[in-house]
Amino acid sequence: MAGTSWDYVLKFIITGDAAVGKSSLLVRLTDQRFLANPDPTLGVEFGSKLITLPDEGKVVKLQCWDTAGTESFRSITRSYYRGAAGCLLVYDVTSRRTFDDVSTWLSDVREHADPHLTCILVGNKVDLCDDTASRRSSASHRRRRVTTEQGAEFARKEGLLFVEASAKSGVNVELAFESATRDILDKVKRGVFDDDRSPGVKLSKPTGVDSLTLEASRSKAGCC
Ligand SMILES: Nc1nc2c(ncn2[C@@H]2O[C@H](COP(=O)(O)OP(=O)(O)OP(=O)(O)O)[C@@H](O)[C@H]2O)c(=O)[nH]1
Ligand SMILES: [Mg+2]
Repeated sequence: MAGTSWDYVLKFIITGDAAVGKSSLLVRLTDQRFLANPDPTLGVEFGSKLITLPDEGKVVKLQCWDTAGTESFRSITRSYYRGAAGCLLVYDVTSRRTFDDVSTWLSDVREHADPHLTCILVGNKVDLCDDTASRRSSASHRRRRVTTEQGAEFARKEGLLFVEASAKSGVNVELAFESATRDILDKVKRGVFDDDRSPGVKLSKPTGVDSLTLEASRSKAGCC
């Protein structure tokens, strides 16, 4: 879109166990589609998206680093946490193990990212445990292993935002990124993030050329 500019550039990371749907959430955000059989992420992938907050009168560019959940990539992915202003910490509502692992991911993020980072806990794949009678009898139906209350309670205790979502149906995906963005902008207003000390938050006045190439685009990059 010619002439598009943005007010802020925010660095986001997406973390959580393997196969919880991190890449799928990013693809849903940037491309509005769902891949049934995506390849596991090798290292990190990058996606970018402009979001508009009309009530704030702001356009924000999200620069999202989607990290591999596989243990063997942990040291590589950690190096991308540095300076992140926002984090989507994802688990799968049909897998208890992925929820139990959330605290390990959270300590890792807190250790390596900006101390003022906004983190939103995302319980993904809610479409699988849709409890209508027709869904219950379908082959893809799975039992929920983490209740909404358990997710919300963990988030409350740890000071995280919380949402349940589905990369497949698209429900609450934009909301997850938008809620985190609003929280970060609120911190910016309160002076919590500082331009010099917080590389994950940038006030930006790009030229028209830059904005042409970056608007809502997603590219694979930095596979290791
Ligand atoms: N039903 C359903 N399946 C999903 C959803 N999100 C992801 N999946 C599926 O879950 C599997 C793993 O998805 P990915 O997006 O690759 O997971 P990931 O967290 O990026 O995994 P790694 O890159 O290995 O860390 C794929 O088969 C997806 O199609 C969802 O919301 N609902
Ligand atoms: Mg992935």
